[in-house]
Amino acid sequence: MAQDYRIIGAEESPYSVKVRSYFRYKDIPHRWLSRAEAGELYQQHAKLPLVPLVVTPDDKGMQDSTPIIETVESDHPEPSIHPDDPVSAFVSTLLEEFADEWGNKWMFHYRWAREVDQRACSKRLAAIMAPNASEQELIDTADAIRERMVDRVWFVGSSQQTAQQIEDSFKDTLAWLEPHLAERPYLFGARPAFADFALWGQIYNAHRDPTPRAIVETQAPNTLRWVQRMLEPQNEG
Ligand SMILES: N[C@@H](CCC(=O)N[C@@H](CS)C(=O)NCC(=O)O)C(=O)O
Repeated sequence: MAQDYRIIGAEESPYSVKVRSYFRYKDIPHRWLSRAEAGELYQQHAKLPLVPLVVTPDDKGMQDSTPIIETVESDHPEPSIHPDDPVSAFVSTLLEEFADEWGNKWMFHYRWAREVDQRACSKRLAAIMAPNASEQELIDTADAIRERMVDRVWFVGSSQQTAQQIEDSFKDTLAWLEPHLAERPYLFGARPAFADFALWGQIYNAHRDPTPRAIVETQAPNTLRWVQRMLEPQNEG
C-alpha cells in the first residue's frame, strides 16, 4: 500500500507550518510528525539538521520549504497555488521570498527580544524537546534554551540598532495587509497563493508569542482572521 507523504516539523517552525498549510490546502494525504516521533526516518533522510523534512510516498527526502512546495506542486498542479495573471504570479513569488527571508526576522526578533516572549516561547520549545519531562525538568530546559537563544538574535540581524526597524516593518506590513484582506479571503483572491503560505507561517508563529500577538489582535483584525483561515485553508473560489 502506498505511503502518505510525511512532514517532519514543529508548530514553532514557520517553514514547517508553511509546508503543512500547503498540504492541507491541496488535500494531499500526509502525516505530521515531530522529530522525536519520526526518529530513524529523520536520521535517514535529513541532509541538514533542520525542519521541515518531507518524505515522499516513494521514500525520498526533501528539505527547504520553497523547493519542497515547488516539487510537490509540479506533481499536484490542481488547484494551482499560482495566480493566473502573470504579474500577480510574479508578485506572489516575490512575497514568498520576502516572507522567508525578511518575515522571519519579525518572529525571531519578537521571540527573543523581551522577557515575556522569551519565557513563553522557551517553555513551548522545551515541551517539544522533552515531551516526557517533569515540571522541574521543563523549567530547567526552558531556562537553558532561553539563555542560548537570547544571544543568537544576531543570527537574523536583530540587535539594539535594528530592533525598531524590524518592529516597524512588522507593524507596517500588518497595516498594508489590513485593507487588502478586508476585501478578499487570501492575498490574491479566493484561493491561497504561494505568498500566503510563506507569509502566514511567519505571522502565525509571531502570533504565538504575547507581544506580537497583542499587536495583531488589537491592530489587525482582518489579518487575524486570515491567520486563523490559513491554518486549514480552503478553496473558496
Ligand atoms: N530555508 C529552510 C529553513 C529551515 C529552518 O531554518 N528551520 C529551522 C526551524 S524554522 C530549524 O530547523 N532550526 C533548527 C532546529 O529547529 O533544530 C526552509 O525554508 O525550510
